[in-house]
Amino acid sequence: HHEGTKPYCPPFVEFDGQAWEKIKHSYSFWRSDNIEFDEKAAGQKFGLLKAGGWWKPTNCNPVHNVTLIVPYRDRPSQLKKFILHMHSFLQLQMIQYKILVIEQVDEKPFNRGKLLNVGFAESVKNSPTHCYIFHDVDLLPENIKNIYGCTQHPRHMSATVNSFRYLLDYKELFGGAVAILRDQFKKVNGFSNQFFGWGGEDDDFYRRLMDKGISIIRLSPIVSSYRMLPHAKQSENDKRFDTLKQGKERYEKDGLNSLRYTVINHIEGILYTVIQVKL
Ligand code: BGN
Repeated sequence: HHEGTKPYCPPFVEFDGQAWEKIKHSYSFWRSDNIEFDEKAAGQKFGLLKAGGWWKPTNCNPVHNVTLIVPYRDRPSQLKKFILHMHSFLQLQMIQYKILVIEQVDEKPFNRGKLLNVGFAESVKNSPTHCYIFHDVDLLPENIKNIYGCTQHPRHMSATVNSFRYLLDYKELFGGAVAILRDQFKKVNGFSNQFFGWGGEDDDFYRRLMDKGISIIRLSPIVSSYRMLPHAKQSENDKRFDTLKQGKERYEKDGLNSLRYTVINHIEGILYTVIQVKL
């Protein structure tokens, strides 16, 4: 009832851009490899009251409520940087959010698409939001005007990345960080579960959207800019070209509706929730 009397949180034109520049430049971790922090202290600093990395602004009613789903395996130092960065960033944007890390704990090659499906399925089961953001752990948004909310069309958020010399690689690129409405994700049956190893699952996802007549958008290159944290090259999936080519035959039967996995652990941390899975 009290909520009703609060004003809506201001739109981005009123964001304190200077505050963001200050935070960004205070980072020592852009370069350094190991960062240490006390999770409890960070949780208090960020005002994360509920378990599992939930936050919402208290002085105004948020206009966005999103779940960030982060596919993950064995990159602890990147995860720390990502988590600290995102809490600062999303709180300045006054967005209601939750960070859900989906960790692959089996011996199979990394399967980004399937992990994102798992994150979506688990979130929808427990606490669905209207808007989902699928986000790589090595990408940090640089521009505070890159609002972490959904538009009517799915949005490719990470259009320009420093490691790609801030140029969009190709028009159909739909990897890195994307925002999509829950119902649209369901409509395309999510990602394919078949892409084990690096590459192709995002291209397949883009084609699923096109197949259903759902076009994508991007904001300006300046707004969509990201910094990629350095890492070793992933082992590529040699079968990805074929899997991608045969994709269309599988849209209806390979995805959310054929998803099978085993949850090993569900950890509601202070700064984020981790779900460990075997695919
Ligand atoms: C592409 C990859 C994408 C990746 C981008 C950017 C493939 C499929 C080949 C048919 N696609 O080449 O998965 O996100 O590069 O790195 O490998």
